[in-house]
Amino acid sequence: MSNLVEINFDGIVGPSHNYAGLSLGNLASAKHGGSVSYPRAAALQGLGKMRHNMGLGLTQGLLCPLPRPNHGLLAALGLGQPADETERRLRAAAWSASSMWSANAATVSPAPDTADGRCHLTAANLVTMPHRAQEWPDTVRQLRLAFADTTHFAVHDAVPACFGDEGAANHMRMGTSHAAPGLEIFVYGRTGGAFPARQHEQASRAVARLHGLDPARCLFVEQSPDAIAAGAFHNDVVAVANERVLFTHEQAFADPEGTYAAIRTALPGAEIVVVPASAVSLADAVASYLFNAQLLTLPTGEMALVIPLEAWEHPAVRAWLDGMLASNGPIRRVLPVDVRQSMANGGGPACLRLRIVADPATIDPRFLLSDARADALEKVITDHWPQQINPGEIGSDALARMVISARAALLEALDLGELA
Ligand code: SUG
Repeated sequence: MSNLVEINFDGIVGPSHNYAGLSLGNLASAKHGGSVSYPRAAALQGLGKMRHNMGLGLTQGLLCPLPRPNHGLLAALGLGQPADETERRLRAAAWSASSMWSANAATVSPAPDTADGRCHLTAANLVTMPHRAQEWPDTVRQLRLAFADTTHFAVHDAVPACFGDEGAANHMRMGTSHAAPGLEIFVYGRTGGAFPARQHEQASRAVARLHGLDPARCLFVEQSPDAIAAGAFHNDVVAVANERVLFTHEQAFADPEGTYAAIRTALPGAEIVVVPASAVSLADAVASYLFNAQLLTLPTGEMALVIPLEAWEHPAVRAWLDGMLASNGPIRRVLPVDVRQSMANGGGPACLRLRIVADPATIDPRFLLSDARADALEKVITDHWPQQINPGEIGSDALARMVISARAALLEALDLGELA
């Protein structure tokens, strides 16, 4: 008997976490570029969120940081000592801990949605940003280890780089329950605005084909150009879905009414919670990351929204949330978490996790968290992660040695030497 549940696989924040201002169109990344980062605190915050969600009775997974600095990338670019700011940024790309945002690792179609009854994952090519484009080959390696059971999983390489794909951050799945066949909603952007549209329609369509999805249960929806211009570089900055509920900003989609109607037709009983711009402006949504939340079904059946503290502390957002909780809506609990170090790079609670509906027994147990493994992780992070990184240290041999040995200690603690 298979026991399909939603498992959130959080990316562990890597020891080279830093603020290099690398992501055009991501306002937090631009704002904090050049600031001092605190990798140890960042990783402990991420672990705190994992423990928090595990404490709610949910199954929690983990993904390991990728090898940094990426010497292969530095060599491929012919980079030695940077001669100018452009070269400094390229070098910083090879040090980025950006794989922590595992919502961008892959797009996932659970078994009930696919033609062959397996859960399909396609790694995201992340081609729009150089520091992210290096991730996918190592991501695929890790996914093929975690989901090695090919009777239950198919892990695809990234789609060709001519079509930008940013993974689950631009993909939502709705249905009557996680285990039931779902409606898969792919959200893409159109190029031409002030900021890059990272998700291309043809990438989304390729993923849907690769996964063997039923076209009758797929929607391809254009993201609002206004949302991208306001700093919503991924759809998950302005919308999140879970089972029959879509929680969205009124300006998330280019054609909101058409999108809601298509969802209601495909999923009778869908509940769409729309936050109007008059209550929370797009700017406030992006600044607070209200929608970059984990919308979770708790074991009690209640739905909870795990939001960043920044949203909870934002007056307009808080007023809206208080009103929502006082009403009789489908989201019954709001749970703030502290992931400030990640937030300062534009990564909220939802960015830090990849959702996979699967039977935990079919997954390599080394990628599932328990209290004992969380304790082991905490010790490794506390003992090995740099306390802080000044931007000027990026490139230093001493820091490189520390980052490499910290990751090695982590892999050893998790018995994941294959990823070394
Ligand atoms: O790709 N930030 C990430 C944040 C990703 C958020 N993910 C989701 N929305 N799902 C990005 O823009 C900043 C790195 C830097 O500037 O150092 C960065 O890559």
